[in-house]
Amino acid sequence: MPSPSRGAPALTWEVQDGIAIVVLDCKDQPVNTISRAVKDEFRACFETLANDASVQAMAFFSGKPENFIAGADIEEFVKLTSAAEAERLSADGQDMLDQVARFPKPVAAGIQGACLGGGFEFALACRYRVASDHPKTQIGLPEIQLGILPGAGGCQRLPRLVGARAALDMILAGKAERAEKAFRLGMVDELVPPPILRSITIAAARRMAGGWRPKRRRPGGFIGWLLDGNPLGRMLVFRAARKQLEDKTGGHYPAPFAALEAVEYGLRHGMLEGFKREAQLFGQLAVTDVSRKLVQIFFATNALKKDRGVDGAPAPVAVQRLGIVGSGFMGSGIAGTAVAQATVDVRMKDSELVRVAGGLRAARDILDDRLKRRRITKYEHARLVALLSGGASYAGFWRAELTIEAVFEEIAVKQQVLREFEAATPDGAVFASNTSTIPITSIAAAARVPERVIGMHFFSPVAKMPLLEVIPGERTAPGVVSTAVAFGRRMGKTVIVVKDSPGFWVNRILAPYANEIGHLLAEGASIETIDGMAVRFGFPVGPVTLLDEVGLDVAEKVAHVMLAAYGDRLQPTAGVAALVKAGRLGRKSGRGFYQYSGGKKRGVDSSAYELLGVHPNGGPRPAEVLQRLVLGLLNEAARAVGEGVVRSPRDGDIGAIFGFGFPPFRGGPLRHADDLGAARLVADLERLAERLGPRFAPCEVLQDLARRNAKFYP
Ligand code: 3H9
Repeated sequence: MPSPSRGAPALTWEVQDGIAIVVLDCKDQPVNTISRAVKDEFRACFETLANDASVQAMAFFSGKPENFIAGADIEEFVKLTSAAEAERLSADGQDMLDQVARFPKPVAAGIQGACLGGGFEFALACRYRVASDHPKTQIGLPEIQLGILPGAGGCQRLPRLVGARAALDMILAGKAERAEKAFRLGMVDELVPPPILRSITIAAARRMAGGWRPKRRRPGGFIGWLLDGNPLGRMLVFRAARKQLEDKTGGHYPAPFAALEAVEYGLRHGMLEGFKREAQLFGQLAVTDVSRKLVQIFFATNALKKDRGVDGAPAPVAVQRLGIVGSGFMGSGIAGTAVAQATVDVRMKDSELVRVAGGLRAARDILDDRLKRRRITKYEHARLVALLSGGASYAGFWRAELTIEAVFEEIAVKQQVLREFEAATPDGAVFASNTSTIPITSIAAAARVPERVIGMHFFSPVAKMPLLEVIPGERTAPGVVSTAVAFGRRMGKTVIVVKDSPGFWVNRILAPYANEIGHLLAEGASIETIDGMAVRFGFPVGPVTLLDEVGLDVAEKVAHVMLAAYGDRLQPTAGVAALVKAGRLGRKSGRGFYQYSGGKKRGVDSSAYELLGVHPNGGPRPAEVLQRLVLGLLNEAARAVGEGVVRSPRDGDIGAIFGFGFPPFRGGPLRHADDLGAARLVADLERLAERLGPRFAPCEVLQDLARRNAKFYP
């Protein structure tokens, strides 16, 4: 007979035939987190069950069907004010999990949904782990992404379970793995379908109570033993990992280095010393500015997930069928991503069948890639491929709740497509234009029902780039905005809603950054210096590489739109046109500012200087190069915020981080402007303007902030 459920609000349990079945369910919260209060409940629960003679083993579950435990409560640790306080929090977490690990009766965890950070550290302290292969199950230690390290014993227990190499791979990248991979890596002991998770976990607890001990092979075979199992091999592993980190982080992110140290220290000096070091390092990291910024990004991204994009918007229409007009690189990228992420039926149209076939093939490549990476099963792959279809007419489009056009970037062509679409479909369906420059209101001028026309600006390549700008035109209906936002999110994108103005947000603030290249080259700076300084600042690639990636023809087109709209302030880099004229379009044509072969960037193509008529002979000091690149961008971002191009500084920062990799540890251009201070920015810009011309004149928004000693963020 089960005993009645008892216990405090989040943790409840009942005892069935000697097995305590414990369930964690943080009521009124979307996910389970380990807060101080929950920790107290854990302690009390484990203490009670340790003393309960009727209990022989424990089986632990989450009460939330799609979430196991999302980790320590992030809200709690952002309130920490000193390293010592943060260290205590970590030590306290370790202590609680020590109680779990030393629990006199075996504990089996049944994992379904996100099992992350402190949640996985709890699971690691259990004696046995069963995971369900539910699509929402993901297991890992993402702390690095928040600028901290796994501080509840994860840096000690994971390497002992899966070996140093696999553990470092996971911890240093802040990765979470799907259940199947977690099982292959040895992070969990058993992988089961959801319906039998409970019974299998309870059975494992019962077997362990009967004296059975799970056997684990050291993962990685002989090589694994050679590298993980002895001090010399481990030294090599750590040395290689450190080198890789130096290359990857540019020294901007202290957390991965600290995590590496915590793991290494623990393996060298034993678990107990490892715990101590881990807690010390956690304490130091938790109060760094980098961690604060990364946590702000986490919360900003979460808040955006709930934002419908316009105040008081009606609920979005649930898109089940998507129409795509244009089967080129963008159209096929949108199609493949929509099928892979949102599982919608996609109907693609182009003028000729042969083009449609090419587009469908490219869309399918995205699905093939997911299969190859084992993100989907063969069965899922076959099911998703079957969702892709196409033709040379609008047949089938009348059933699509949303159609996205991705045809040539020319207003007449886009308007023509819009007219054809309206003739072929009912009035209720949404028409979205994937334009990077053309105002939506101008496109919608050709519409019979402009209320249903909207912009959805995807970035290239669609499958990889995380940002989507949604642009309502003057007459776009609020329900159309919420539908586009919701669908973009289903496609896995971070969505910001931006004002219908030239360049929208991302291309607008990139314009002065990209244009400055031409001025710097003309003054004798080298391409390596320009890109190198931007990378040192924390951008993933420099502006010259960025232009090559985007395509110089595309960049040239955008630049002209910006010039026409904003005048001399955004005068484009003359050199780009010269390169385009010579057929050098960047990566896609194998040559741009750099050379490319075999899909790799090979170094600066020095003939680019000749085509531009410039000579790299030193140029401005590297620090000035960086200042000019960054301040131009910040100035334009501030100006655009003043014009209401983004709805809030939060959206602006998230857009810049996800749109072109503005360094996350700086929190985005507007947070960075706040850190520098408006008064200092204005003074620096004035000095640059005096020397280099009015393009650097500080905008009114910055001047106003400086006068009021105010910031973008309160
Ligand atoms: C850690 O564990 C440190 C330890 O090593 C050591 C300590 C000593 N805390 O994303 P969603 C909220 S650090 C507080 O929309 P989804 C989130 O803000 C932690 N709140 O859902 C949102 O709130 P609201 C390591 C959290 O289904 C709501 O839950 N763990 C936490 O798309 C729904 O979230 C991580 O970094 C948290 N830990 O995705 C995991 N987690 O509704 C962080 C979530 O008020 N979390 N919330 O806006 C995630 O990655 C995703 O939330 C998850 C669910 C995949 C779990």
